[in-house]
Amino acid sequence: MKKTVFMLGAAALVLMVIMMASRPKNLGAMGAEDKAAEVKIDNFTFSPTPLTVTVGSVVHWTNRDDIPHNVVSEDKSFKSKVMDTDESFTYTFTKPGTYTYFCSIHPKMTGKVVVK
Ligand SMILES: [Cu+2]
Repeated sequence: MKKTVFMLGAAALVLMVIMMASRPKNLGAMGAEDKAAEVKIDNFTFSPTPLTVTVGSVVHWTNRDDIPHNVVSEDKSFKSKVMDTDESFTYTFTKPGTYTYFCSIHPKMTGKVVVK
């Protein structure tokens, strides 16, 4: 009986330690989430476009189309490799401005990121 109570107490203590240890990590992840944005590529379209983000934001482009695409900025500040389905490209915007980009395989596909 005594042993069971001890085991329960130890388990509760372990749980508390795990919860306390994981809390700051979750907060950090939430903070990073504020500076991240997603552009989906589907049906020969970038969305959302224009995408407005703040300086320091990380933008992920993910190809949800069943056709390969890439992302090339008009001012050559970024260029992805050709992405197959479900592959993604990440770029961090460190300077304010308006960045237009396109898919060099299908140049009619264009998008815009506005960095403030
Ligand atoms: Cu394309």
